[in-house]
Amino acid sequence: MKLKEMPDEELFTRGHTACAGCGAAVAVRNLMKILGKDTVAVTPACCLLVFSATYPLSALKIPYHHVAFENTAACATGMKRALKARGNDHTTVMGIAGDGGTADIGFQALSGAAERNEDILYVMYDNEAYMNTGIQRSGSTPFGAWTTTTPVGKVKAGKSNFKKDMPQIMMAHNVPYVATASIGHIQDFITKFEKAKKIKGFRYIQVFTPCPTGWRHDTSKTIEICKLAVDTGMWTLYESENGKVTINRKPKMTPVQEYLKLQGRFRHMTEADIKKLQDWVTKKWQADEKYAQSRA
Ligand SMILES: Cc1ncc(C[n+]2csc(CCOP(=O)(O)OP(=O)(O)O)c2C)c(N)n1
Ligand code: SF4
Repeated sequence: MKLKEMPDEELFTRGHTACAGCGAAVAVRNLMKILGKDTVAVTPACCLLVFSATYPLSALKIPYHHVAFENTAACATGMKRALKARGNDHTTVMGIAGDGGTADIGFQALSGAAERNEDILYVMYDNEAYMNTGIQRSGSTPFGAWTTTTPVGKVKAGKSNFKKDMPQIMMAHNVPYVATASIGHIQDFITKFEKAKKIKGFRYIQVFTPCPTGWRHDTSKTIEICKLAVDTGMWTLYESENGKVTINRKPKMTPVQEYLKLQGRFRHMTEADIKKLQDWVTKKWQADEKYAQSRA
């Protein structure tokens, strides 16, 4: 499907309460147009749940289930199996959660569902912290970022660990489909969700979704930041289809500082910190490229 062929009907409607410029809201609006009405969503506590569906109101025109923080993938599994037992093999069951609910707290259920190759689509919208409860660091928060639990002071200055490589971890489960996507590269985003909708078995898509509130950036800069993430190599766009890995866009290797300077969460970083992050990004991209070549 081309961008101009996207349906006009909104399944994620006006009336939601996401902040202006919220990347997660843009992702959900678009992915719902691709997945369509024959979809059930399973979501734990997170910004998405709060801004789209707080009982008795919902901005989502599909069945939507609020589950515990730890068990999104397990509940989606049960939902899909129950539908199949009733003779319905067509409905897409989508688990969708933030990075806290995916890379950290929901990881055990996620890994189990992937290892069993459950027939579900799991989407992690990656805003790189626990935003709904006030910007706490997660395993997916990048090196150097300020959060309320990685404060900036005399002893420490932002997160001292590097971002957890969730796409690699999911690829190691040998599932039918793993992809990264970004709302800044919408055609690539559409193609990946279309593919994931059709595939049987476990599918995982991790979407880059800036959060102006937590990242401390201007609400008009969300898409620019997405593009810079890909251009600098901070976010690799790639996919694994039955183990065959394809890089969808090569980074221009724009200096990482261009990405950092738009965001207040990195404002305190020293030259030495930026160099450390740049070295990490360069090595990560080389590793991703080598990995793709070995799985071509
Ligand atoms: C077991 C459990 N621990 C903590 C919470 C409190 N809580 C609700 S939402 C949330 C943050 C979610 O972060 P993330 O999954 O990254 O999604 P985001 O808010 O960033 O969209 C937390 C810690 C909870 N609901 N359940
Ligand atoms: S805090 Fe961030 S993720 Fe949450 S609604 Fe606002 S912009 Fe979106």
